[in-house]
Amino acid sequence: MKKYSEIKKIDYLGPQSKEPFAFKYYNPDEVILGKTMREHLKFALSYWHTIDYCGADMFGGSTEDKNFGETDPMAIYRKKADFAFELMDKLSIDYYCFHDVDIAPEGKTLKESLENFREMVDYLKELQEKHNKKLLWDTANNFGDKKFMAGAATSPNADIFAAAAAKVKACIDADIKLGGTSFVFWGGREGYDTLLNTDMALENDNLARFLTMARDYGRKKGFTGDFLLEPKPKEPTKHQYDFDAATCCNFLRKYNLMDDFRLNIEANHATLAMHEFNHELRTARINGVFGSIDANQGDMLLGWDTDEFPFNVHDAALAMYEILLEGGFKNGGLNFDAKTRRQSNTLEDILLAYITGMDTFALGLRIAVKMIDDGRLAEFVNNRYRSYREGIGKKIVEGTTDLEELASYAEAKSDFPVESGRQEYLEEVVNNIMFSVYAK
Ligand code: XUL
Ligand code: CO
Repeated sequence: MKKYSEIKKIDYLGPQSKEPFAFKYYNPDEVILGKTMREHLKFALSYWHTIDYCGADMFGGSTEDKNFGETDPMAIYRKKADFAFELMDKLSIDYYCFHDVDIAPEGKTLKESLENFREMVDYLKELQEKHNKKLLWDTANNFGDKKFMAGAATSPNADIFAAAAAKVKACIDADIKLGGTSFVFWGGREGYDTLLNTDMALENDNLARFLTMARDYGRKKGFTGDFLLEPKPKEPTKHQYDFDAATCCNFLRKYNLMDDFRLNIEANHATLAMHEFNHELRTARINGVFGSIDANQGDMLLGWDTDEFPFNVHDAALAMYEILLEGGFKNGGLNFDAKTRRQSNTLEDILLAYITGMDTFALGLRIAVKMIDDGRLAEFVNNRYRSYREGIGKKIVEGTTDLEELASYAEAKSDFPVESGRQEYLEEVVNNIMFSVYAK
């Protein structure tokens, strides 16, 4: 196999190609349904997994080195940034995402850390202009440092709440400076391990106060994009307040945040909540809060957030189906919140992993377009609910009946037949569409 330095650009060579460093399905400038594939998919690189993560796990340290030959902390982070933009160029990725701590070294104090952060934001701005790249979103890492061990916005200690606010303020400023179109809150430690030490009501109210202040500050400073909550049911805390899409909707409604907040749905978080990825996307969509995607996948045999690059085409197709039905991404995009496996410890592996993830979603898009063109799925669902378009069903939907009328209607009937749901047939329809995606 070629070395990383020998690979200048990943080209689209089509499905027949056996070249490892080529796209088989992602053809960035191909127009599908009036938009190029790059506009449909809005792929983003995740800084934390790609530029910083070096393979450490609970049982062992790094298996790769991403210091790029430097020892001075700021010099390391400049080289990391250079690498990030070179990688995006090679892969034709237009967007990226980061936490504050991903892009700059931490100083001895919060103030010093934020100074380093601001200096690196200026450097990223230069690189963005030079490489014609955009920020999709940034976020504050309010979960890694020791002071956040009991939460950030939900910490029992008000000074920690303030420290978290300082970091979010700096990240909102950075988002505005770099032209980001979304801003993410993932509540890593915003939850609890035992109710014995937890004031759940105060913690929830404080989280809402925190998000409201962030919203107000962002809007005051001219941020017009979406604020995003990223649901996850557990890990690191046992109970997380933003458990899943439905829980987040309830929270946003309770605290009047539905107008400014949407959701960043992550595939592996859906699985941890015992939901399918497309269930979470559908829940966000029908509540009007679909925002963005963290694309990855878990491992059926491992019960935690393994953040693997997605290769499950079936799930990607069903996800892209939801996104097409939504009308595509607006302020969001498709961020690969995914890392190479610990044994895939070379720079070539990073390219290969992104190729796999991007081709998976390119196939997903191509199949989802066919699912819509084919029409059998939509037609089946439409027909299944036809009784709500006439007679008593129409009255139910229009709100022109009541319990008494329904009772006399039902009592007058002698039989209540329900049609088959035809699940197996529909599963075969999806396979049929999936595997004929390239058929003429
Ligand atoms: C953690 C996770 C985060 C968020 C951003 O599971 O998904 O990386 O995406 O904080
Ligand atoms: Co994520």
